Amino acid sequence: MELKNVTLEKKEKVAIVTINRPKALNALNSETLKDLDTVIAELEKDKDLYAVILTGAGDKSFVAGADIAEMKDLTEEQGKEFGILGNNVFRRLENLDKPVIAAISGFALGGGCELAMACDIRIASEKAKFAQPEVGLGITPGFGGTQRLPRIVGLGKAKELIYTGDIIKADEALRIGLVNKVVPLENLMEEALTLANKIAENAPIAVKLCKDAINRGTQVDMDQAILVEAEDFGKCFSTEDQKEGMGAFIERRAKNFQNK
Ligand code: DAK
Repeated sequence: MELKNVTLEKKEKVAIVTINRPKALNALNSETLKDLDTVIAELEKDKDLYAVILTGAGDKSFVAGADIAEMKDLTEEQGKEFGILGNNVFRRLENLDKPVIAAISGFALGGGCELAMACDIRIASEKAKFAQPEVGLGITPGFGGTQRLPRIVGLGKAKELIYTGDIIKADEALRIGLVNKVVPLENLMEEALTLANKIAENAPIAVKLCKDAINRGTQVDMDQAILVEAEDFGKCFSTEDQKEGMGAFIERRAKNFQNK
């Protein structure tokens, strides 16, 4: 697996994926998006990984957006290609069969905020800053910002943030529900790892099916959503881990999930 701008580290059951272009504040160019796609393909295959942390190299930035220098002179056709590439990668991440925690040290702007929103859970440092500043560049958010931000923070706040391009700090992001937790910068990775390991102690297939039920169920009406949940609930009963989890409870012993 040859990567230029993304690194993948495995710590027992947890993968740490780092966008590594600190000189450009980890801005997403097409090379980086392709690397990210390659890493996600690897994560999809690895059955020994139960949770993923996505972060940016350096303390200053998670991801400062799509690469403006690369985008500046794109033709309509190239713009479309870039958009499709990014959207496919973000969607693949969102649908990855493992929970993904974004660990956000600093700037999460434009495509960076959108990347964080394609993750399941967001932990931010006290220094993190968030914005969808695209309108100031003459474009709309293009990696799902107009769709995921209102789903996370509600219509009114999303419209305010997107129409103004205002940068908000971590405490405000926490207040509006854009991030789950704010921690001191020096504790960021430790907190993300603690959370990832805690999730990884649970039955991985059940966690995967919870993600599927939440992601699919929230896209349809409640009558269909309940069926999505029932389908995923049913699937648990074909797993050894369901027998193990319930067996361990009845027998009052420690459980030992095998991801089977
Ligand atoms: N792209 C490319 N390079 C960037 C960058 C970016 N988004 N952000 C920062 N850099 C680079 C800077 O150019 C600079 O490079 P050098 O000049 O040193 O070579 C280096 O990172 C350090 O940045 P600064 O010198 O500016 O650092 P400061 O601390 O002074 O400022 C800043 C930090 C984050 C406030 C500032 O860099 C900044 O405003 N950056 C741009 C933030 C931004 O507007 N981000 C949103 C980008 S728009 C699409 C789908 C999605 C998108 C577009 C299309 N389609 C569907 C087609 C997404 C769009 C976006 O994300």
